[in-house]
Amino acid sequence: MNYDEPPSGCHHYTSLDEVPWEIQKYWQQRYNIFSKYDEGIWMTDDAWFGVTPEPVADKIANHITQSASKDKKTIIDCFAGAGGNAIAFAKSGRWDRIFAIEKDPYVLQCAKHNAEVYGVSNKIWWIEGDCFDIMKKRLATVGKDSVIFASPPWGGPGYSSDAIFCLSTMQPYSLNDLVVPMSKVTMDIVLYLPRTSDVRQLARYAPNGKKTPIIHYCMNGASKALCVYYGDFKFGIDHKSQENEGSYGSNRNQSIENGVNRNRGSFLCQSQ
Ligand code: MGP
Repeated sequence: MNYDEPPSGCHHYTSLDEVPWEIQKYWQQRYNIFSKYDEGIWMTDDAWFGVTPEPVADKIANHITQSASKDKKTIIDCFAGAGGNAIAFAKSGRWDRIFAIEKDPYVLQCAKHNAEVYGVSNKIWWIEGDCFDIMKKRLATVGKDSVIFASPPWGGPGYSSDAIFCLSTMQPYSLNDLVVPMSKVTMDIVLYLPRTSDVRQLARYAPNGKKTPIIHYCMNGASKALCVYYGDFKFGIDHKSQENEGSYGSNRNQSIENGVNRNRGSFLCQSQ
């Protein structure tokens, strides 16, 4: 394999006319997706809509850093894709070990390369394979000390056609398919899901009597996606200081408790 050229199915497009029609709308967002795009970022065509934009990935990494127990030293990125989240975890400097799992070898090659562009590839353990197999066989022993982060496929960009996104029929993995095996590894699980996700379905997996934070990650005043934080995450979000941060990728908080959606009414989106 030639490591100087993108592997099969991966590209570094340099102008709009090279970009396939279906994903052209994402071309304008390339520097939000990877600020170092021009330094030679590689992506598959699917990565253009699946990757977490860099400011959002950084904010999520920051939130996990703040809220996870200090005993947790390992983070497992189950669907590494083009590497956006793993790179953000590595940049945070919070973790002793970062495992990034990706089953497509070419996509994994993109992720490693992109992490090299950001100078953090050697801080990440790259694992090729199915995350459910890997969690069961290779990561079982590190499980209890770890946090799992997962940004799974949502069945393509058509996810937004339904007003409320059904997590039970999400393809190829439903919410149940994700949470049940992951909770055998660790109870601390962060899932990156559609902004329209059915909050009642999310609430079914909230541990009894515990509030489970849901945070919307916004850019230009609109939610890009949400994260649900199952497990032991302690948020003392200081709304005032967030408003003063002047960064985007900020959030709108909800918490859910035993099926009840309690929107705290705080909406902290900021524009670029
Ligand atoms: P989007 O709604 O397709 O794009 O994705 P955009 O530009 O916000 O659309 P618009 O309607 O607001 O103009 C929004 C975000 O969701 C993307 O930036 C990705 O981070 C995330 N995302 C989208 N899809 C289809 C997936 C997916 O299948 N899996 C994951 N993990 N994230 C996705």
